[in-house]
Amino acid sequence: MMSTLEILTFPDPRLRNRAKPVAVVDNRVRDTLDAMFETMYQAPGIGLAAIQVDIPLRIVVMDISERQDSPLCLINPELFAHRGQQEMKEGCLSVPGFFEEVSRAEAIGVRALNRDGASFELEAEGLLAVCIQHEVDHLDGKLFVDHLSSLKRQRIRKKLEKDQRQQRPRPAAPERRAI
Ligand code: K1U
Ligand code: ZN
Repeated sequence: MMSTLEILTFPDPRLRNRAKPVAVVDNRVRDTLDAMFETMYQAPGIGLAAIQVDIPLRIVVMDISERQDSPLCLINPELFAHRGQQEMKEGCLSVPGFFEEVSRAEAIGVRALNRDGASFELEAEGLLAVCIQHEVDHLDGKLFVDHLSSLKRQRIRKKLEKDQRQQRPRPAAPERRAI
């Protein structure tokens, strides 16, 4: 049985860390991939970057299929080409409850390592291209809210901070001891 990982929520400063490249794709990395897939499917989401589960490595998992039967992982992804522009409503497991329009490249080329450590290239458009750009942003400490106006971003931050305060009540005051 595998356990899921805790997903950090905006504005947690750890989401601003820049992820480091994976040096060797070994069993530890494959275990991380498995735990990330489990966490993403359970959320549910269509993507997850390691930085969102406080692992500052350049690892991304994705599955944009409706049946959750087309897993794709990208290790050390590099965007090497882009074309056009598209606007799409995006969500983020680290920004729960908010979906906002973001402008991104319409099609991209990405190079990455697979779970065996082999290099491959992928050309993507539409939702897959959006999802890859969103996840690669995460690896550079960037969130989709950074593509919005500062007013919208502040509103989202305040709402999520309030939610977090209400979920985790402050510890009760220490009991008074009888003398
Ligand atoms: O990176 C993440 O936090 C995952 C994020 C990916 C993403 C979604 C939409 C546009 C760009 C990137 C999500 O998966 S948010 C949840 C979501 O979109 C979804 C959840 C269940 C079914 C279908 C979509
Ligand atoms: Zn996200």
